[in-house]
Amino acid sequence: MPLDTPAAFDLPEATRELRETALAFARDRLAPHALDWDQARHFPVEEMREAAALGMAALYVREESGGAGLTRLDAAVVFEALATGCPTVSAYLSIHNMVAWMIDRFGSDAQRAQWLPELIPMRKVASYCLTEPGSGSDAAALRTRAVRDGDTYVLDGTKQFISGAGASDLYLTMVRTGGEGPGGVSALLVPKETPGLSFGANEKKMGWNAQPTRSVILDGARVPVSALLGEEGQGFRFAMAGLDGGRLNIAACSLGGAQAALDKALAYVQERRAFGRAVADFQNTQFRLADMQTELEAARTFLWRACAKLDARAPDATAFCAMAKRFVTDTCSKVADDALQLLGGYGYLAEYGIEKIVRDLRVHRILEGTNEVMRLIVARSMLGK
Ligand code: FAD
Ligand code: 2MC
Repeated sequence: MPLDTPAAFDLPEATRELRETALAFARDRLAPHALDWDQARHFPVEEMREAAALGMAALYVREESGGAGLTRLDAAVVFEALATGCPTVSAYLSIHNMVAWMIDRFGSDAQRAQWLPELIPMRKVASYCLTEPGSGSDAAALRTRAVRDGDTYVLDGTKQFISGAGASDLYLTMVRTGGEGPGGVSALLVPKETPGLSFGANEKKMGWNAQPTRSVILDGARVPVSALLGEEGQGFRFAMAGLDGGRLNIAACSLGGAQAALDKALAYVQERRAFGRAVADFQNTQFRLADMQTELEAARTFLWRACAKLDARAPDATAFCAMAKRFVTDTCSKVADDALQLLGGYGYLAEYGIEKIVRDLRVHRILEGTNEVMRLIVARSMLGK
């Protein structure tokens, strides 16, 4: 008999409806193609535009700016649901959402008017450029320079590992306009057609193959000063604020992937027979399934708590986002790997869909801040450093 759930632990009706819409989209428009996209390294912009038509490219952009005006909790529920169809596509939508939110939150009226009507329906696609060849975890050590020249900035440097690069129309790029450290960093909106902007080769990767990853090369690239987000020196804080929400979303993508893997394994073990009985009849299988379900529920509950912290702008929200990203992505990688094990040799075959999930989820423990950096953020908050 189901336990009564106190209202505080239930999703609001509207969020549950949104979840159903996203699940249906994942089932009908993503899942049937996910394996092919992975193998062909295809970036499914058309399908993402269909998701955008449902409001999913600007989930927490304010309504007055044309976005869906939803909460971080709503967004996590949507990204989890989309990731049941393909974690990689869901994660790309998350990056695009992060950039759209940063423009809405920190941009000028003119920047909002220029970019949001294009980004919200995904007529234009956005990338987020923080990492460089010489600085990943230590993001404030970035060296790409933007030098003021009259009414323009001239950009020189390289951004590394940029998701969507080459395909995106807009590159929200963190650059150095001042001295060393975080205080010298600014954020610039760099359009694809900017002369002096070019791209490296599409990296060959373990997973996340349904989106390109390239370096973004800036060689005397010139943008107007009106491309500056906020003021000079504010870029690092903007970048970090964007990532608070991004980390929740990446965790949600891990949850959706791991849930899909568990669902596949649950069906499989009831069909597959060994030693004269269903694999599901072994107590080892049952205990493993029980642990997987418990771990996913614990991860989901904690993620939603971190979302509520960010929605409430709680002072400890950043630490909660980091805790959730670390815990949920680690937990979900383990659950996905356990699911693969339950299918035996078939789990290792591409056509069963689980090995792709394992590959896609692996990078969630690295990007948007490694899980070691998440521990650093949490420990600093505990020690007051
Ligand atoms: P490093 O910083 O060199 O770290 C190496 C190792 O040292 C890691 O294990 C790390 O955890 C550890 N380490 C570093 N510092 C500490 C410390 N203080 N304490 C303990 N351990 C530490 N970046 C973007 O800006 N935009 C993108 O769109 C983007 N997309 C990506 C897509 C993919 C597929 C990948 C793989 C990466 C992407 N990244 C992107 C970059 C990603 O954010 C970085 O790879 C990540 O932040 C780690 O940086 P790094 O690779 O330079 O590792
Ligand atoms: N929100 C707002 N401001 C923040 C913030 C946050 N979450 N975190 C830090 N800041 C501010 C902070 O208050 C400080 O401001 P001020 O100088 O005004 O006091 C400033 O930023 C510098 O902060 P720190 O002193 O904490 O900076 P530090 O250099 O020690 O670095 C660290 C902090 C390690 C947490 C940061 O460099 C980091 O997050 N590294 C990981 C990089 C990362 O996540 N990269 C992801 C790239 S994107 C990606 O992978 C994709 C797939 C899109």
